[in-house]
Amino acid sequence: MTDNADNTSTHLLEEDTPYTTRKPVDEPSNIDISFASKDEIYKKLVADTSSAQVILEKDISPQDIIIMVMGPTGTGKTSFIRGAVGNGTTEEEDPKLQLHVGHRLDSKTNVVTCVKIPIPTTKQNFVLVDTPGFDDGAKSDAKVLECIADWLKSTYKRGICLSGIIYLHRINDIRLDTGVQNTLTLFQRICGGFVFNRINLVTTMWNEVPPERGEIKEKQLVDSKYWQPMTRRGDGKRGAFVTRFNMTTVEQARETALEAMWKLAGRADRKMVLLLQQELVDDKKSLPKTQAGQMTYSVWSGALFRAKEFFTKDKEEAKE
Ligand SMILES: Nc1nc2c(ncn2[C@@H]2O[C@H](COP(=O)(O)OP(=O)(O)OP(=O)(O)O)[C@@H](O)[C@H]2O)c(=O)[nH]1
Ligand SMILES: [Mg+2]
Repeated sequence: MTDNADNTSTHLLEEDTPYTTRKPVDEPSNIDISFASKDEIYKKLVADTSSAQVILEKDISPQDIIIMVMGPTGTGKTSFIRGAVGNGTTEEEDPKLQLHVGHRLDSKTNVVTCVKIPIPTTKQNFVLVDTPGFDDGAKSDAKVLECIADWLKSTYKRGICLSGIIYLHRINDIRLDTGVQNTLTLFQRICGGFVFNRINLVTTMWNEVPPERGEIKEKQLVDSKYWQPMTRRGDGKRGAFVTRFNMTTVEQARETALEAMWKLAGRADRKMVLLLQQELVDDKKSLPKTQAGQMTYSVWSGALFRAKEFFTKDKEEAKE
C-alpha cells in the first residue's frame, strides 16, 4: 500500500464482523467522573504524577479508572505509560519504575503490568495497564492473547471493568502491513463494536515525522476503512477518539499522554465489558472458541489449549 491507506488489496473488515453480534452492557459503572470536567484537577495532575507506582492486579479497586494500553509490538505502549508518569520515557531516565522499554525488534513487555496514578484532590486513581504487543517475532499472537485474556477474565470475575482502551499506532509507519492490519482486526474482535466509543486511537512517534506529513497521515488513517468503523460508527453514536502522543520533551509526553487518558475518563460513567470478557466469563467459552481466539489459534493449537484447560480444571475441581 502507498501512503493512501485505502489502496491496499487486503480488506480488513469485510469478513464476519464480531461486534454486532452481542447486546451491549449498559449499566452505570459506579465511577464518579465529575472530576473529569474540572480543569484545575487536570492542571494539578499534569503538573505532577510523581506518586505513580506499579501495583498488583489484586490492588485495583472497582472505583479506579482503568485504561488498558494495547497495540502491535514496538508502537510505544510502555513509553506512553512512562510518559504519563513523567520522569522520562526510558528506563535510564527513571530506573525505579519497573516498566521495560524495548530497543530490539522483538517484544519487550511480556506480562500485564498495572501503574496507579492518583488523581489530585480526589480519592480516585487512574490505573494504566501495560500489555505485551501483538505481531511480535518472538512470541505468537495466541500467547499474547492468552496473557491479556487471563487478565481480563480474572478482573471481570472480580467485578472490575476497564474504563477505556488506548490503542497505539505509529504515525511514521509508511504502510499498514499485514501484521498491523491483523492486530487491528484482532483488537476489534477482543472489544466488540459496542465499546468503540470507549477507545482512544493514539498515534505515536510524532517526533520522528515532519508535522505536516504526520497530519496528512493521520487524516488518511481516520478516513480509511481500517479506522472508520471505530471512529464513525454507523449507528450515529459517538465513535473512538483520535489523539497524539508526543514524547519530544518530558513535559510534552506527560501532557499528551494524560490528555489521551482524560478524554476516556469523561466517558467512564457506564460499565465497559469487552466481547472477549462476555465470551470467556458469561458464556464460559474456551479462548480458542472466542472471536479473537478463532483468529489466533490453529486447529491443533486450539485443541492442545482446550486439552490443557480440561486437565487443569479437573485438578482444580478435585482440590475443591
Ligand atoms: N522517537 C520515538 N520513539 C518512541 C516513541 N514511542 C516509543 N518509542 C521507542 O520505540 C521503542 C519501543 O517502545 P516501547 O515503549 O518498548 O514499545 P511497546 O509498544 O511497549 O513494545 P512491546 O512491549 O514490545 O509491545 C523504544 O525504543 C522507544 O524508545 C515515540 O513516540 N517517539
Ligand atoms: Mg512494552
